[in-house]
Amino acid sequence: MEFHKTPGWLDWYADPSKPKFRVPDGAVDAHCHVFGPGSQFPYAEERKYTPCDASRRQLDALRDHLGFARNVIVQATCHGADNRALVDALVHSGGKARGIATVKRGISDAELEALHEAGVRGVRFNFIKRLVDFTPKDELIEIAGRIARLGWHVVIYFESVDLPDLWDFFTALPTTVVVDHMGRPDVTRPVDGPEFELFIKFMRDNPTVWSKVSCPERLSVKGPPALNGEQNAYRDVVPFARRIVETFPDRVLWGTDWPHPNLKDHMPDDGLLVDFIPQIATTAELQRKLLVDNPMRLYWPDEVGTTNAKTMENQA
Ligand code: 0GY
Repeated sequence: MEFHKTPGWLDWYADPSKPKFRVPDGAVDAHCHVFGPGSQFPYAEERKYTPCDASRRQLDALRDHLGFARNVIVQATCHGADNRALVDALVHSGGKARGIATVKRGISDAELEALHEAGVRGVRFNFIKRLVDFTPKDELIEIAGRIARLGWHVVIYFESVDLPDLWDFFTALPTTVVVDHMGRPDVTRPVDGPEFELFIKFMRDNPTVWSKVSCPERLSVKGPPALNGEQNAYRDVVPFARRIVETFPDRVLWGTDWPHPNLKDHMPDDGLLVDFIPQIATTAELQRKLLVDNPMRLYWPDEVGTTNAKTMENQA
């Protein structure tokens, strides 16, 4: 089947710069996607956009180029609940990738177990109206109850204005809950204003809630240096991400969001995105937690002892 990307969609950055910031050994890119290729893994009929292909091999190449050891591949809405491209990427990763799937109520226990075997460790519930059709909450609660038994967690994606309405649903989930892109704050508002304070309260009151401090390119209104001559890329997003990292250092993750779905004005250089990290995690300890310790605890818990032992050996 042949697919044509949605008009206006930018291709991902083909030749990203080498980051100046060297990520710590064992770093994990905890939010990225694979798209198709559509000829092999067709895009879902119910999709709201058609992306450009972004294969697992291209993702592997980016991971190595940026200096990451592992990644977490998140099922994107353009593939609906058909997780075949994701599973293909996971099983060919040599254990270097974990996955977040999208599943529907009808999924069997055997299918869930097969996803687990492939490396899936969570499901994504998406509340962004431009991306998905509505799924009834009772279906999501039922899914959450089933995946909790596998030790998985729930990844949630929503707009900041919807947090008050979704609060009770989120806090009733029986698993760890990971928020995509800091709950999409409006970065033109104050970092200590009521909207972002509500998000901070959400994390403070609920110790099972984690946040990805990702997607400055999506949240920024100032943009990267190439567009406006600013020295610090995406600097309007920095206070928001930094506040979360410093307040909840053990519950934050970072990801590239490659290949950056739905960007029409500006496509980030992934090398520059990595250079954003030391602005939001300003010490070696915060960087290690964000990029290594936290994602390892969540996605490779069986290896945490081994990793620490190796690190200590290297330091001895
Ligand atoms: C992201 C963000 C977006 C898209 C998706 O699954 C998706 O289609 O996640 C978006 O358009 O904001 O996390 O990749």
